[in-house]
Amino acid sequence: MSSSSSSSSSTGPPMSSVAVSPEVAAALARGGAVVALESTIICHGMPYPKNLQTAMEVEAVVRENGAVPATIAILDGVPHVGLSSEQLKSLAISGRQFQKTARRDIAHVVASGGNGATTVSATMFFAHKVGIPIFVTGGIGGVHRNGEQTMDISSDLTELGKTPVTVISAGVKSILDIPRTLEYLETQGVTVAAYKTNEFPAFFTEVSGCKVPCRVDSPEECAKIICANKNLHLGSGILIAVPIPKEYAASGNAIESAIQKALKEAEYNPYSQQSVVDKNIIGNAITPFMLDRVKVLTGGSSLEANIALVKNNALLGAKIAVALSDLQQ
Ligand code: PSU
Ligand code: MN
Repeated sequence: MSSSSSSSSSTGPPMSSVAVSPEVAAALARGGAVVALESTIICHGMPYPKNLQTAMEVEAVVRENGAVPATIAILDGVPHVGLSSEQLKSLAISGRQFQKTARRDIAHVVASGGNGATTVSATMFFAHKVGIPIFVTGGIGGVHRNGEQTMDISSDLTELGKTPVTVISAGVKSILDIPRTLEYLETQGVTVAAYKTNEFPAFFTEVSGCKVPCRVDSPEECAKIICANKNLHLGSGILIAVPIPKEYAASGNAIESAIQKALKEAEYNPYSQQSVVDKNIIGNAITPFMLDRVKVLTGGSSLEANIALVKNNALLGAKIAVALSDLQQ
């Protein structure tokens, strides 16, 4: 474990350190399997109480498959790795009161003693800081549609370029520009592998029309790639894209028409800095707005699919973490 980490105590660790839960610290110390989990998905991606139920179920899936879950969030200015059930509950109830925290927001949230829900970029940062190589989420951010005009490219992609953590996700949502997202990941030197398929999945659907450069068919194969990355000190991240389970895959058409409608509502005019329908959806508010509108416009069915795929990703993530731990013993 990194020397900058310390165990949580009643007074709390000094500013700029990270509180690692005793269970996570013990697992890391013995080289056991640990899976990092993000908190933006809990606070900004799903409504209460479904968010709490999902967070607990995801942690349970990780445990059932032999790994220790480490949900990451900033509580009263202190980055936490591994939350107690009380902390998880208060996070889920607080929801949007927790600031969406990407890499750029970390210093401010910590310095002001605030509460932060970490996105993929911030979660990767803290996972790596304490020595967790595996991180499971639903979907990562990417290059937004019209990104060539707005330059709205998620810091998740640059983080993947410079932080050696493996992220297991269901690909990226088609609210984003998937071909450009893959181009950007290539530029950043990120290993992109799809699980048991040659196609990069689009979150709600198994297909995106984009092929991946690398296919993996088992947790052991993933673990070998992670080891090679580590042994060569590549320093970059790995994205394992897992297609949504068939029984939950939504009709691509229904999702696409909801996305088109939501995109119109949020439409960003780079010159006026305002949405054309005056919703003023800009910057980091775009992703949560789009996720919420697509959920409403699909009558909530997208939420059930979302929950199912996160649990499916957690199952694979735990197996990869166990395979990696075995390989390194
Ligand atoms: N995509 C999803 N669900 C999510 C997110 C993305 O399908 O919850 C969240 C993740 O936390 C991700 C963040 O890291 O949104 C990306 O936000 P932005 O596009 O503002 O970088
Ligand atoms: Mn953005």
